[in-house]
Amino acid sequence: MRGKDNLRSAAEVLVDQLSIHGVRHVFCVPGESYLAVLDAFHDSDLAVTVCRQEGGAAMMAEAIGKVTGRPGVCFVTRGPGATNASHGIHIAKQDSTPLVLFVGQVARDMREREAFQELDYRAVFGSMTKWATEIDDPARVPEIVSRAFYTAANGRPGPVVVALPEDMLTERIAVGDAPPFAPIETSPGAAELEKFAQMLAAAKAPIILNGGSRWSQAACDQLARFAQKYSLPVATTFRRGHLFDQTHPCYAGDLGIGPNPKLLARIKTADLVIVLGGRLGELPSQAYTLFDIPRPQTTFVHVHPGAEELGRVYSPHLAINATPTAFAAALEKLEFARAPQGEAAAANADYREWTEKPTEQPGAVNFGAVMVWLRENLPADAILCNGAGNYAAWIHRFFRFRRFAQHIAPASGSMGYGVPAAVAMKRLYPERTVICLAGDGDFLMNGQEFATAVQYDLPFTTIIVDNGMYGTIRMHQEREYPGRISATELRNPDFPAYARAFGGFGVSVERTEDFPEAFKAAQASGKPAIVRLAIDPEAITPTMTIAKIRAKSLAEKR
Ligand SMILES: Cc1ncc(C[n+]2csc(CCOP(=O)(O)OP(=O)(O)O)c2C)c(N)n1
Ligand SMILES: [Mg+2]
Repeated sequence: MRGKDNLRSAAEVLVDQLSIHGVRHVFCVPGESYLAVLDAFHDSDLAVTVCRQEGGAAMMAEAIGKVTGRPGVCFVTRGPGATNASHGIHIAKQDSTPLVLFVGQVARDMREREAFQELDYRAVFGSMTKWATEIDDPARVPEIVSRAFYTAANGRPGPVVVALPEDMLTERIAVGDAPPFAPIETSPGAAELEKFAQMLAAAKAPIILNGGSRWSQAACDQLARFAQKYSLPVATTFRRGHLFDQTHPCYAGDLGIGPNPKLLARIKTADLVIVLGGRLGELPSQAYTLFDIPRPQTTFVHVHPGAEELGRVYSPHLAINATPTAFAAALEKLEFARAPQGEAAAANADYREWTEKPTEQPGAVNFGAVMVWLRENLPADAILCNGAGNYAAWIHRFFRFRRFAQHIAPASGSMGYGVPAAVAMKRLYPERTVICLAGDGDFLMNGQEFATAVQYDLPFTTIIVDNGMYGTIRMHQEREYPGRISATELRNPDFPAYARAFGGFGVSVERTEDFPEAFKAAQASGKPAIVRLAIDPEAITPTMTIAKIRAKSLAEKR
């Protein structure tokens, strides 16, 4: 409760700073280490979501960071709370997402005795965050929280961890608030833009690869108009399919896991490759095989908001330190002596041919056909969330994202992300359709957050692609050690009954043709729902079966 002494507790100051910085949602698992903050929530306008495990809470906050470009905020307790949350911190790091994680800490006079659940957060999270710190002096709460927000959101965004000693939080102080933080735009310079325009005009086969963070709907629209004007093909990198309207005539496809061979060929023969916003990490670079290191064989332009990322692996012919938002805005103003001309129509034809129809699959439920049904029947602004597993290959291949932040999934390939992300999206956008797609392994990594969905009355539908195994690893196993199944089989619970036990709706689908009815029933239930798909374990990718992979591997080893 706020005192009558005109002073505020450090916890109250902290919560006031969050509101000043524009935070609406916080996600947490409570702990006795930060009771004073929980109490300050009581009087605040923040929407607090109490979760079942800190990994889920941190992922929810990370998902908010992905969509809004402003730091998602999560509170956890010391020791085990913080280490549980590390799952979300790692995603924020690899996905370049702004996240501020506050951690309760032991009282200042107990530090370094290894007091109950004590951790040295600077040491533990030092290499996983952009900044890990601890607030000793309550008078510095406004300063440090402000810096945490600037640090998380600017340049290449990422996670910040702020530890809060318990006794510091209850001290009463007179201190002024910080002004609201604002993400800083980094704009391309005139000379760089001129050089870029020359390179683009001279190219015969340019291609743009969208990735990273610091995008917006406006930036996606600006780039789409620019691409259309000059017939430039635009591909998206792993899990960033929402950065270009996939129904646009310039869309060239998804450069992720198992990409269209024609897209790969196009990139290999391009004479100008423009990486816009992303890092060209292991997945989009096809395990660092697409381009020579350090100097790509193809003329290479890299646009990235973090100066430290430019020249990190690939030495670009032109490096532009700019946010995608500022760069896309600048593109519209570019003038050319000779207009550039790309091969967008051919690239788009390759994409359409690769994704138009679901492939033939063993088993009675064809997940490709389900994805095509969803692509044709979901509202254009539906949000899809998922974690990691082979099932995601069908999402990337057959769905068509149309809007920025319509796909919320970890580029870091982290399992367990879909349910928490869907909870966060439904909290943020109660009016929008939210779908979670999960593997059977994937789902149970954070399936407990289904309880959070029920608690907050968040009617989103989770589609569980149930093949009774950690399919991805089984696939790799069959490639490397054919026929020697080890630790990849799963005996699953009755997923629809799981949903009902939590207070949700559940249904199982055994045949492709039954999916639409089941999905509609799930949506009509008005509850968090699970639609479980019975998938034949042989259907391991859209084009390969386990039997084929095994036979191929055995033949090669003979
Ligand atoms: C947190 C985490 N743990 C382990 C892995 C390694 N891994 C990647 S995919 C996968 C199996 C996914 O299984 P499932 O969700 O059932 O999807 P499937 O591949 O069967 O479609 C595993 C264990 C990971 N990516 N993330
Ligand atoms: Mg599976």
